[in-house]
Amino acid sequence: MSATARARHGWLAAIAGVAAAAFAAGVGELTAALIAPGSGPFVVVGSAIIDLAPPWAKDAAITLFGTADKIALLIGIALVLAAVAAGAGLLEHVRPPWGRVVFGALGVAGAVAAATRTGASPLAIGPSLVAGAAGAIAVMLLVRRIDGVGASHVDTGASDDLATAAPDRRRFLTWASGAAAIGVLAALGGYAAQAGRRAVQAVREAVRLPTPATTAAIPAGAAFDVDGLTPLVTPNADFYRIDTALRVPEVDPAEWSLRIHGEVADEVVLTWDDLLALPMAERIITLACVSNEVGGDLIGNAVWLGTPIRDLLARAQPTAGADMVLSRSIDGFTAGTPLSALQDPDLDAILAIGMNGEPLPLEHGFPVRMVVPGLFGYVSATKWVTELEVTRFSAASAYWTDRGWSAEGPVKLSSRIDVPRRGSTVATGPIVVAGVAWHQHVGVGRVEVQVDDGPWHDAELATAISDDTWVQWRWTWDAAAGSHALRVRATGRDGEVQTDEIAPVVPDGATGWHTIDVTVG
Ligand SMILES: Nc1nc2c(c(=O)[nH]1)N[C@H]1C(S)=C(S)[C@@H](COP(=O)(O)O)O[C@H]1N2
Ligand SMILES: [Mo]
Repeated sequence: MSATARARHGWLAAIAGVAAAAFAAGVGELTAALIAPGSGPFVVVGSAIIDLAPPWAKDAAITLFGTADKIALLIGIALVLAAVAAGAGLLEHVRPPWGRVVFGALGVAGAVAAATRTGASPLAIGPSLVAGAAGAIAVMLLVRRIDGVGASHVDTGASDDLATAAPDRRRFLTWASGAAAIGVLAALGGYAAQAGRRAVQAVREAVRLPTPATTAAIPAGAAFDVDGLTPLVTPNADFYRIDTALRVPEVDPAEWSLRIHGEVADEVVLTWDDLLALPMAERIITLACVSNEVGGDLIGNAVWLGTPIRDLLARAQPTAGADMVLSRSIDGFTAGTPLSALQDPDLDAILAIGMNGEPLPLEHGFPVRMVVPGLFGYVSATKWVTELEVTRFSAASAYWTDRGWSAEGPVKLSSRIDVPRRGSTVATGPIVVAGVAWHQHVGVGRVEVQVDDGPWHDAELATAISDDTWVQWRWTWDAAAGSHALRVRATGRDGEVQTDEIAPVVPDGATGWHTIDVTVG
């Protein structure tokens, strides 16, 4: 194409850029709705601007736009993006592949904005990266169509003859508006998909938890003040999350109910209001995942607010021969828990509505989940729970047991080194080695640390909150220069010594001693 033709098609290229941006933004918002709610390209870039903006700019924006300041900001971002995108379209037209590069760079910038937000999930970078890639591909394809406008002719003046160029131009515009329309539809779809979540989030914020009849107390001396040691109670934002839900279920408590049925004398249906009227107790319980590797962090400790499951089962009256409760989540996940564990008066299996003083976070099962001390989550801790079916292990199987995991999943005696960090370098002299250990229902009686292949040293144990929670330990090491291995093992109050036999997480949880390498000097 001649330079004049290029110049004349410049405005088409600018349109291609804007259409590609609309397509990209829509795809990004939809991706966010699916994998990382709240991390759409507009929201993360907008939040970054809000965080980075000097105070005078914020004041000016609020003065100018009042409570519409956020909408003004989003419109501003859209206008700037449109201008940049028009430029990128032009660039792609005259200097390919630089237009694509601009879109790619915008995507990376969005990803950086997403990743640096506090509490960002690793998936948060996804929407911006997907949007960048979608924009780059779209601008490339659309600009190629411009280069096709009139190109069916030899490049003489005739090629720009309106009569032949017009249908091509029209076809290009159809493609461009199609791409933009797909973007708008994708964005609308994304917002529609998130609307339910926003609504439930608002309902959750309005929930006032009942005052517990029994409050949980943390005894003096339960927490050591050691830098880098896992906090005794895990904040909700840091609590590990494991589930099969690609989209977090949005359950409105007003529509929630729990049905207890199966091998029972009396079927029970419990609504949210029924549940709130029951006596609630705070229980501090450590929850662990069967997929937690030795030394892993798929374990957390929280103050749960809930009501004993045994009381609800007592109302339903399981019939003789039943030995399992198959709990079912609104999204179809199931867990099979021994009936006896749920009925045990010493065990405190609870139907929980609160976590660390708040209603359950959506990701952790809002409005209602199960928590059973001493059993791995996959056999007990059903989130978004709506059904308890009383049945038998011989008659029913649960989600993970159908996939090769054990039907029974007691949490194994275990211990972990938190400080010093694995692979770190520390100074010689007294070094505090510290971590956590757990042996639910039984309690930890002893924790020992070994350096290289030397003798085992007794660590100091913090005061345990209860047998159902992890306990902190620490030991002061007179570290000599060199490379060393640190190893920990716990002993239960029943005398059971943590095994050094290495077992993988499948089918019923890992075993072995947590060992880390550190460099001293
Ligand atoms: N509905 C539902 N509940 C579930 C799961 C799930 O996939 N779906 N996973 C279980 C597993 S394997 C674990 S370890 C715990 C984790 O709970 P958390 O995400 O609150 O830490 O939830 C359990 N409850
Ligand atoms: Mo798990």
